[in-house]
Amino acid sequence: MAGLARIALASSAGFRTLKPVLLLCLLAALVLAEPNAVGQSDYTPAPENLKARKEFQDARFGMFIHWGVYSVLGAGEWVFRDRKLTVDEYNHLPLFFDPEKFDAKVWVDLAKASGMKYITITSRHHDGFAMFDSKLSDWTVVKRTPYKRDPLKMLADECHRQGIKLFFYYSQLDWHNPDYYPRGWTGWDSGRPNAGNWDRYLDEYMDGQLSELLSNYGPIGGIWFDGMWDKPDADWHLSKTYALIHQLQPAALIISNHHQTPKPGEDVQTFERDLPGHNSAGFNTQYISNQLPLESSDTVNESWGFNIGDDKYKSPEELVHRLVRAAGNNSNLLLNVGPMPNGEIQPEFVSRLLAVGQWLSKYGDSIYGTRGGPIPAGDWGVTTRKENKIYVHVLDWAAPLLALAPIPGTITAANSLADGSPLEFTQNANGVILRLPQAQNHEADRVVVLTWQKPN
Ligand code: JFZ
Repeated sequence: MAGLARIALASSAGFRTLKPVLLLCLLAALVLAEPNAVGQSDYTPAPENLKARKEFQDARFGMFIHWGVYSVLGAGEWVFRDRKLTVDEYNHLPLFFDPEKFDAKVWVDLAKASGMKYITITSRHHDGFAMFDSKLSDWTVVKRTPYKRDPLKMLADECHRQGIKLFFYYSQLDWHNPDYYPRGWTGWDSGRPNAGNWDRYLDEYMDGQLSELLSNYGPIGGIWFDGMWDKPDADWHLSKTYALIHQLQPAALIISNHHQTPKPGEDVQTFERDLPGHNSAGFNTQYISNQLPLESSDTVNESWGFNIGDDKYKSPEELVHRLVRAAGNNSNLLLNVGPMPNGEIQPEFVSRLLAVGQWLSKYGDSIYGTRGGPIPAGDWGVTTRKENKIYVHVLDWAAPLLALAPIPGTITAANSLADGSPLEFTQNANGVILRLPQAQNHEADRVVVLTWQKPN
């Protein structure tokens, strides 16, 4: 009940001459219209959008990058709020952002060597700071930092050169712009006035910046929204914003981290730090779209933005497991790095990502281009499928025999993906029993390829 209903109430004096019943019906209709929850009504994805969705699914593995002026403090991307800084205080940070070691080629090379097929980078985070050359304010990397250049332009050019799709993370939540008002649940008195123009924030500022991102960086993969959860009941003018994006670039995918059921106009459902539907993070939805591509984001340590106090790095095996479990749940994994203020990615991340890339160079067939497999996932592992193959990913199973649930159709062969060697198996009405190859030391995943003759 935002926009329309508010207008209805505000102008209710004009309705006084109407019969009360009629007035009630009118109000109910307006409330039911729920503009904030609607998204882009009557949205039909363009053919190039449907093609992009399939390519997105086939990619299965992307690099998430959280990088901004907050990186200077090495305390994560929420430092503005965590320390309850004022806008004036936070305004010092851009003065120290001068990433002399930033080289877009090094980042894209790393993504490629790690087996990642797309990149999603923060074009602006909750601090509202544009990491690109925006003409809509002076709160930008070009106007406020000694660096004075547009790193997203360099990254976009390099991604185009190397054939990697680039997505822009865009925070709808803004801790810096006074027009982000009324503030949401993360808001505090950051020295901003207790007044602002919400419609101007969305229609002029945000849509203006999004137009820049969709016009000045060549074809982009899409926009990854975040922050709506700050004001769940507000009217975000989604219909307008989503239509604008799809009009400027019909193939661009709209992804929103709002933790809710997908809304019309969105092209991918993303789950933060979670497998689809599991909601182990506590803030995701359990609803899983059976229409849209799925994505699950995660961190290498426990932070998104560069954080010198976080050394809880996941092992390469653990990262492979997360990628495999995502694929087994029919989902992409968007794995995050938080580059340092000097523009380098810390060695702890690089070595781990390269290890995942090494694993993928050997086992990639069982991940890329696959969809979630026909056998339910279990503690032991997951399955993926592609054409007439089922890939059984044995992640945690010590015994020599593994019993799987029944599969329709006939399994005609079982082979180890690592060396192609045939494996013994039996199939009957109770399921499929596999004799597994001996686990090698530090082997993240034993992949068994089943050749599958589906029933007609
Ligand atoms: C959001 C961001 O706040 C975070 O900085 C990062 O960019 C991540 C990918 O997305 O994370 C959230 C969003 C909402 C909640 C928690 C973390 N929430 O509602 O509790």
